[in-house]
Amino acid sequence: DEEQELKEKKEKLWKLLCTYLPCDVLSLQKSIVQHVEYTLARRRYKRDKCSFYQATAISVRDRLIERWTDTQQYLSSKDSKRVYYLSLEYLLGRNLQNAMSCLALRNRYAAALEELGYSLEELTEEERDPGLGSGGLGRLASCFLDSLATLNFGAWGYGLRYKFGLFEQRLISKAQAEFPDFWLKEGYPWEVERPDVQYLVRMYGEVEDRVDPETGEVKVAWKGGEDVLAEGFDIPVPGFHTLNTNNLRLWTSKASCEFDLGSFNDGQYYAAIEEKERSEPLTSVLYPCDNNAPGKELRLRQQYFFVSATLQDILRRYKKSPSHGLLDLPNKVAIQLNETHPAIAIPELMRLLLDDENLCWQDAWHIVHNTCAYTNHTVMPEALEIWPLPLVEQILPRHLRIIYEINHQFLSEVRRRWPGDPQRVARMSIIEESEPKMVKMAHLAIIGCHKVNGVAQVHTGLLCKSLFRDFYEMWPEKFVNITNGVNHRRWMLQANPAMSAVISKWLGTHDWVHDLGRLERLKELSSNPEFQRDWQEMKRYNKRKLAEFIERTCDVDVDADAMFDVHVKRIHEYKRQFMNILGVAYRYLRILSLLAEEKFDELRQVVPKVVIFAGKAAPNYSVAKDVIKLIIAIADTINSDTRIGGLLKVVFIPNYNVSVAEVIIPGSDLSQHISTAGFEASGTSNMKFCMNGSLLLGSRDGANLEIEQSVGRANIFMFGANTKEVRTLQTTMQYRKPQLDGRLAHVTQEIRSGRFGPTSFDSLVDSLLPENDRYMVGHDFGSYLEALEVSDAAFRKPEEWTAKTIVSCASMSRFSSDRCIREYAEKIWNVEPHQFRPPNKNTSSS
Ligand code: F58
Repeated sequence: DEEQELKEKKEKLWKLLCTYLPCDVLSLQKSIVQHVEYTLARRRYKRDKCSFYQATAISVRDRLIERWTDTQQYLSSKDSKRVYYLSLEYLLGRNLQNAMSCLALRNRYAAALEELGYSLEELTEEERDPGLGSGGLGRLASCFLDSLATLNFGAWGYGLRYKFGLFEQRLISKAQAEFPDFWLKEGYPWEVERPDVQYLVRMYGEVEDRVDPETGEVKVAWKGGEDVLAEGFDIPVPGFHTLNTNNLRLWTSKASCEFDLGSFNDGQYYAAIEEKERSEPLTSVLYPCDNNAPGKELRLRQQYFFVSATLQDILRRYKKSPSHGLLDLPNKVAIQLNETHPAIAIPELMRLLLDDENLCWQDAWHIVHNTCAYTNHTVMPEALEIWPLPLVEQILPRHLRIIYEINHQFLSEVRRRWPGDPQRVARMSIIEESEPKMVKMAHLAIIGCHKVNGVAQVHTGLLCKSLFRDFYEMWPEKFVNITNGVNHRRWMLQANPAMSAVISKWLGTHDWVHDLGRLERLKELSSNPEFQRDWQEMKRYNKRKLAEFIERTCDVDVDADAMFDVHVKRIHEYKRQFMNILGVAYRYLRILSLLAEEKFDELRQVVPKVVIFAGKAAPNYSVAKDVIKLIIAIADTINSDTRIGGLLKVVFIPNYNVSVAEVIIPGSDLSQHISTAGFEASGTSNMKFCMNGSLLLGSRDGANLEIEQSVGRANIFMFGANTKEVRTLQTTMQYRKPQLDGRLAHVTQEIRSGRFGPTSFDSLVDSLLPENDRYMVGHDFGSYLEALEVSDAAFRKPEEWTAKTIVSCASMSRFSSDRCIREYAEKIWNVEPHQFRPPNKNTSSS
């Protein structure tokens, strides 16, 4: 009886302890202040924003952690299939407001902070963006994580915890300068270190064939080499208004000396430690290239380090369940490779299954092939990853052997299907017979995966028709299109609260936050004068905020009534910021000539405009850096020319990142997505701009084409050659040199003559010569100027313009990452959302 009593007491105690944290305003205040004092060990009366931001973040994190552990417990108990998203890049953006909204605690935290003397907005500004990615690919991965959590999928992201994120861009002496981004300086309150989650990752060494004396079987042993230690850091990924909370696990590299200090007991103790500590920290730096493969040894080692730790972790979790046999892995695990960066996962998973799990080749191959899938994000040859074979052999000798075997079996199949076609065999091989030989990661990924997807219709079409044509002929069912999408909760609800309020007010509900299709109902209202008034006021409010931001960051005063024409993305020749700035120069020269000729009627027709650029150039990409210089040179000339009054201003906003995008996008009227057709796989900011009531000026490329279908031709300004025309032009231009557009010739002449400062930008201007013009700036310039004119004419009619922006915004449901994730789940992963119910916990109040 005494025993029974004790047991009951214990149970009672556990029941009492088993609670969710209280979330009333007073409890939130207590938790914040306690974190200031006890977690951060700072004086609670010393008012400082940084401490209060951190304490607030930790208070929110506490509330995420309870859901997070419950979700993981639930998933294990249900044994449901899990999705693993493998990406070397994430651009998470700030987390504070996102996490609060997910928990439905934003208002309460705001009220709690208000009474403590802080506004939520000012504390938000204290958070640094983790810049663990370089562009669209990394941001897409982050949108996917959010949608996966919100739609109740059990999914983990895996990535690297770079010590230095994408460099900070400052403008010094009218050019880009790069500074290291040590984003962890103040600590990152959202992460949880997992010293218990560690794996050894081996590189280098030799392989040796060993014959089993009993069976006569040949086994390959990988010996020697160097070990690096991977340690996990976890970031909870909450879903919006659901308990489901996923995980993002980021690996950091550590010297492995802690593991094998025992072996140094030979008087070499200090020397051995020093040696290990010197070993270059693998995860120090993110390679800042965009659409250009760095091809560096360290990069390959990062990729392998990432993949090996991740797969070891996935297998360990999988094997924890006693009922799991390895052959069942594809039914329980889906692995998505974000580009070929983690494609070394194919031979690594083979190695783990063959060498560590002793499976036969057929079984191992069946598992790998049915578990993995690959997303391609580019068709640009310079971005396709190929590694020198000697380098792969040196770092990963065992993997090279496996790649040879994969290739051997694959090419035998090709020979069977297409006898007497050695060219085809050579084209499809994983190994390119060049000097040195190269390993083609895209081929490895296509062969090793059961699905390959492109990220917009036109892009997937190009994959099937040209880049991967041979593979498409062999396995047409392997190729699918899944057009990209973006998380509308971040890009509308969070980034644009003013617009969200107007939408919810006029729809009378917030349901569009869960289902973007509900916005369709706004179309009927698009010409309603009162709705239009609200919408225009909202836009003006956002433009004023952007104008203040421009004043702060660029020291340029702009008029919020002018048209805000925005071009923000990585600086790249194919994205044609160069064409835009040439168009700006043309506009400026035209205004000057109208003034000189005193054509006042025509001058009155000119739409006052602020042209806004932002974006980073890869530090070693000199053409892109020249484009930034040219933009700044032209901006300086125009902004200081008092003759043109307020008709034209040009700014380059430094250090474009997720948070800066959240200010710029809602404040834009027109946005430019003007890549040479066939080069931009999809683009995702085009979707964000449309969602925020900004009209697109777009080339016939990537997702622009699908956006055009959704919003209607009247609501988007399209121009230029399409992919087919570009291809024909590229071949004919060598023989038939077209004349440079007269307007373009005039602009370039003015640039050379020094009108925009002493630099003559010769190499940029020379790139416009037909024989050099890979990106068709010369060819498209005329139709580009016409599209600009059409957009000016539309802007002169405010009611029509407003209606267009409303219809565009209301047509964007296809471009939510929710739709996109559902397609991945159905077409590739074969997973369903789970029905997660909260465990029976008390929700105590204070
Ligand atoms: C981008 N790729 C595409 N790559 O350019 C863009 O069209 C697409 O919308 C987006 O992916 C999402 O699908 C991209 O951002 C990179 O940044 C790589 C980083 C690593 C080196 C090679 C380029």
